[in-house]
Amino acid sequence: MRVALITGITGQDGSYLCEFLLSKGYVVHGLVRRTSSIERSRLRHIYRNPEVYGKTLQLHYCDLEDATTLRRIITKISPSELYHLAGQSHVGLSFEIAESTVDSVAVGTLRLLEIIRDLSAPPRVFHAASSEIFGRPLSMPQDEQTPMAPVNPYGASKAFATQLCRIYREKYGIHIVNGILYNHESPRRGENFVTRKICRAAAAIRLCLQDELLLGDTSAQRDWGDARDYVRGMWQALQHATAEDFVFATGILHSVRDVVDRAFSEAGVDPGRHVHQDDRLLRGAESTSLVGNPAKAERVLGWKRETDFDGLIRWMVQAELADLKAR
Ligand code: NDP
Ligand code: GDR
Repeated sequence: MRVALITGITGQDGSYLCEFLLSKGYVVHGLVRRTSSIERSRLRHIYRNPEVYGKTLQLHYCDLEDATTLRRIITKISPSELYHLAGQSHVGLSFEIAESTVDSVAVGTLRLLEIIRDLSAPPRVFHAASSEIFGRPLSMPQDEQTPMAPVNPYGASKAFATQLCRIYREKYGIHIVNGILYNHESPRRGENFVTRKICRAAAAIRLCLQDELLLGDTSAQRDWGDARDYVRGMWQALQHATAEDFVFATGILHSVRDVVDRAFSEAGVDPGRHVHQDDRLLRGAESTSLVGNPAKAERVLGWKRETDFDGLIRWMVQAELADLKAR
């Protein structure tokens, strides 16, 4: 029986990865934070299933800041694979909550690696690294060799964690993989990330539940893919015989304006009347030219994405329309 531990299981990627690993026959353990509300909307459908929850899926309370609990859980579970996805993941917010971002993303990864280092049979580890480690790169597209040059506290924290994973891999021989992930989206994306915000607004405006959508820089460009393709890549990366870093990306740039046009067209709404710029949403230091080259993952792992940009936005808008109509 293969046993996996997921940090960040309540997040977008954690929930899809949990489903994916359960479908592969894994026993899945996940770390969850204590909050004032018990609502874990992205996992609700899984843990309401009595055949799964408490059997092949088990949740444990633990913050990344709590090293003693983290050590106890990892030692008790003794996972064969550990997917490290937890951490404050909003780039813009990382300027406002810099210390807690660094603590969860950078120091949290250090705590985890220090615990793993002491284990007699350490698990294979997947670390969710980010394109934000490249900041404003000099070359396009970026690959596994591109130098890091982060431009925000989140990117700097991920750069630290990514390099630390490389160091622990080399120094202690732990099987650690950095997946350098470019933006990936879904209907489970947090509501304050731009694709979800736009798709939800397009659907709400269509249903006359909202009138205006305020955005920051609509000329900003990103390399956007489907979250389900990326969690499959995480698993594929850990099955590979040697521990290496892999870029997961589409290799194609789109602007925020492209997302608006596609989403509003899907919803059947004219964006011109409803979308406005709000300068408070501009990021002083914007990452640029972040487009990845996934050739290594495609060649070595056989990774292949299944959804293109239009299909992604269509899926997200249709999910928002269905959700809002059901309320
Ligand atoms: P989400 O923001 O949806 O999920 C983050 C998860 O981390 C949640 O489960 C959250 O718990 C948990 N978490 C946050 N802080 C802590 C903490 N201090 N202790 C314990 N758990 C914590 O992110 P995604 O699923 O989108 O991303 C997964 C990972 O991949 C993240 O590390 C992200 O930075 C990285 N990444 C994501 C990309 C993307 O496009 N989605 C691209 C590149 C990298 P809670 O639910 O309680 O808040
Ligand atoms: P990003 O994603 O910062 O790339 O980080 P986000 O969706 O927040 O922003 C993408 C681009 O859109 C621009 N933008 C806006 N962004 C938000 N959130 N809200 C707005 O109103 C808005 N208007 C324009 C941004 O400036 C940016 O250029 C995501 C996260 O998942 C990280 O955890 C991950 O590491 C990176 O992707 C790769």
